[in-house]
Amino acid sequence: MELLSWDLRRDILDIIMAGGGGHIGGDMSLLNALMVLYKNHLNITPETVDDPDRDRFVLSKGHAMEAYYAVLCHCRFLDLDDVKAGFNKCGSPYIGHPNNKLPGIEMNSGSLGHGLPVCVGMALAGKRDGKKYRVYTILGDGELAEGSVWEGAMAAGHYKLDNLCALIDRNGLQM
Ligand SMILES: Cc1ncc(C[n+]2csc(CCOP(=O)(O)OP(=O)(O)O)c2C)c(N)n1
Repeated sequence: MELLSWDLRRDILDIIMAGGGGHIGGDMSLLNALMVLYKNHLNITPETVDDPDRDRFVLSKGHAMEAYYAVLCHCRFLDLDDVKAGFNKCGSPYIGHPNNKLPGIEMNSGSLGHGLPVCVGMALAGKRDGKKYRVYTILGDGELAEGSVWEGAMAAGHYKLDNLCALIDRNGLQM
């Protein structure tokens, strides 16, 4: 995993260089958590992106998209050469924030404070439909300044959503 982490960090920098810009700090602090989630925890593969029983993941700190691209490419959801060729180019789907027209991406995000509240809805829907899937999101620590995060957290507690897991990338910086 440590060696893979270095490989993916190189991919992140290649993507950013190819696109002429990105969020290097937030990508680097996010990468290991994202990699461990996709490799060891999430019940989702490129073959099951439309399976109603798949686990859901939302990158709430959506500006760290280059780390997300590196992991999605490693896990075969996307092709790294395609991402590098299209990243930040006009008309390309490989934009600087999560785009739910791409396979495996559940939600357009990047406007901070929205990931957890939307995940509360996904988790609540799962409970009501009797589904076993789990819902995961990663937020930035700076993102916690958004009031909607706390409204989401309170709703999650109120509805006892034990199928919801929120991780915070506590890097002590706001970008
Ligand atoms: C609602 C909203 N306000 C402002 C921004 C601009 N913005 C993008 S990243 C960022 C800082 C985020 O800090 P943090 O969540 O700690 O992320 P990290 O430092 O890990 O990249 C801000 C203010 C935004 N994307 N959305």
